[in-house]
Amino acid sequence: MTGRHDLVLYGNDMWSSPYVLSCFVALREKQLPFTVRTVALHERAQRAEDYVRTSFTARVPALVDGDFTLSESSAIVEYLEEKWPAPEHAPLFPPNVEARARARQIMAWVRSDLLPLREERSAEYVFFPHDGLRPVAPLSPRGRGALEKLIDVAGRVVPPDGGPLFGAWSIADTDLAMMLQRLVKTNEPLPDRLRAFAEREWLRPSVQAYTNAPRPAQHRPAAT
Ligand SMILES: N[C@@H](CCC(=O)N[C@@H](CS)C(=O)NCC(=O)O)C(=O)O
Repeated sequence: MTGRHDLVLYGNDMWSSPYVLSCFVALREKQLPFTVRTVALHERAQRAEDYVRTSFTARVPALVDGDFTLSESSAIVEYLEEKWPAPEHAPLFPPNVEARARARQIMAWVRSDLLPLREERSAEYVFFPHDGLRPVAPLSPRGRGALEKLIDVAGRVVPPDGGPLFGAWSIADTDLAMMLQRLVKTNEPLPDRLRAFAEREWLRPSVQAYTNAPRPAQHRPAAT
């Protein structure tokens, strides 16, 4: 479908990255053939020269499309949308210009804010059984503040029925649901509508394909 070659998506070998998830789901939604290659972050494999040449940034995800390579998940998602646009391929963003801008706002926001929540409710709790992880500790005051902010912001964009943010699915749904899943999977109380939104999005086949991918039984954190 891509013509000369299949696409390659580099992800972490623990399959626990919200950013790789976003690109993986985008590729699946567009029904593009692609291969996932994993990078062992706990062995610092992201610093290997070959991988730095591919990614520039020594981080996952990175996409390889023939001679072109790209990292940063939001750039990858935008690239896929522009190179394989609707209607031939499923859209990743809403058709309406304001809704599209709002989707990008949400995507930029979940990547740049709520750091205490991302640290205290790390993505491993979403993708791994909890018995192999450090026990879930009560949120710090900063973590609690981030949780309240997430609930407030999500409450402004998630519709009353907990359905998609913009009438039909977009990649911003996956990104926001990923953030909310940090709370779902650690049993934090959540408004019903936000829980329904996060749970429904998690059942989407493209998301399930990532969450059910074979991953190591035991999580190993990235070496920094
Ligand atoms: N803003 C980046 C974030 C990517 C990121 O944080 N990747 C992490 C894994 S979740 C990583 O590669 N960590 C290893 C490192 O930075 O050395 C994106 O959206 O792609």
